[in-house]
Amino acid sequence: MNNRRQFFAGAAATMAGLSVARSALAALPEPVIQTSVDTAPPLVPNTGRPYNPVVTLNGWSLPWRMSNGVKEFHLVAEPVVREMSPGFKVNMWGYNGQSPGPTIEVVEGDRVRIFVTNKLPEHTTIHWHGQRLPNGMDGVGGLNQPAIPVGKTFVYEFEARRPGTFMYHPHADEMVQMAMGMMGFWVTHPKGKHPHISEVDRDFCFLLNAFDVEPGSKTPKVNTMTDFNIWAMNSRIFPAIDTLNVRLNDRVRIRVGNLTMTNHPIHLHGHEFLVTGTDGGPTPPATRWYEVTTDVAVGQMRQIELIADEEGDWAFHCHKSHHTMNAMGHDVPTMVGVDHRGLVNKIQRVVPDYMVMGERGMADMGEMQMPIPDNTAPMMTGTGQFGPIEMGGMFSVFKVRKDQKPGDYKDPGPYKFPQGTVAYEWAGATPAAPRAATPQGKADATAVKPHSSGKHH
Ligand SMILES: [Cu+2]
Repeated sequence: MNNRRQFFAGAAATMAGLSVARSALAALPEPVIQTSVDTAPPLVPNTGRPYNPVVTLNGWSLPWRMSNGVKEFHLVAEPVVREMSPGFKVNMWGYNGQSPGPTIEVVEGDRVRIFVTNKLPEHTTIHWHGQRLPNGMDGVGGLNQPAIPVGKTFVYEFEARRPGTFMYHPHADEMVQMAMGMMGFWVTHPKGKHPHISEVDRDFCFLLNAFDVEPGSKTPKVNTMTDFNIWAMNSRIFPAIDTLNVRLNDRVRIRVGNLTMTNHPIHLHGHEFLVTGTDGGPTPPATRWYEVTTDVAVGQMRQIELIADEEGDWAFHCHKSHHTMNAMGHDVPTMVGVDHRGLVNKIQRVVPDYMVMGERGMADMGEMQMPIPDNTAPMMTGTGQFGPIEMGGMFSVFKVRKDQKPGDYKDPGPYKFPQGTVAYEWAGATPAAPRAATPQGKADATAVKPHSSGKHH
């Protein structure tokens, strides 16, 4: 039987970094396990209806086999070790070797069969978020199906009826299982020209996720409700999140899903975009408006589109400033403006490594190499061509280049700024601010007076 051969023949170019687990599951598609944390090249379909594949940031798409016209995938729910950034490895639960699991790409109208093998230490299910499907395939443990016991394989089967941007995640002990990293992306491509879906040159996707990993530990705390300290895109943190590299004037789609416990206003610099879809499907063009930030609430998907017509290295990040930091203790006192001269010397006699954090703001910490417990995410260590970027967490860079080749997703390196286009230091005299010279009485004259009627409303 030739399915496996066909499958590998076409997918061969994309198989670098993948290893195929030998398995005793004779009749099942062999599970494909991903060992690399790099962004895999797009998985160009070699069977079934054609489509333009997506690129998953620091992730990959799951190969399938065709079986009598049905697309068969095999997901393995299992403990994994995810490298969130170099030197920072976290014990998670995921699928097929990684958290998040692989992106599943199908085409509108496809008949899909997904085998789910449970190698976790407890039962699980998978819910196919946003899909139209028979009720018994919706994956809510107890409500729609018995949970998948440890060591067992269940089969989900349905038609991908609606094109759009979706995700999958457990609906059994979901607080624990999502806190441990179990989630994945799902894209259903349109089967032909669709009035609300444009063809794009680059199509990126990733999930927003959050973890509570105590400094020095290796396993997330699973009962955290609000106090997450690791803010991630696809279980990676800046500067370990790959950049989104595009060619000048490319039409670009970016799909984002949020499986954290809070909302994330996702912000792109230098370009306006349109929100062209939600997990409810593509939005009709007449309902769209331009934004530079779009809020992705808990459990939502958003897909945005733009023409990348400004060259450069453009920041792309969550606009909640705490979400571009990592491994933060939230109980750090505000030290801005506090003068510690004298005090530090005294303390250092007792505690030689003592240092004061943040008396001139916290920018120093981007450069500071403080000793931190083993296996702790650095707080903010991304470095650009002009110095520390002072961000971590949910932050990446949208790189627009004239000479980026079509289909080339490699990082082109730092932007070469044309001469005279970078903010520069003023070399002339700096006059004193006029306000400083204003006599007290004159300043008072401009103060806001109480309402003359004196009445309270
Ligand atoms: Cu955020």
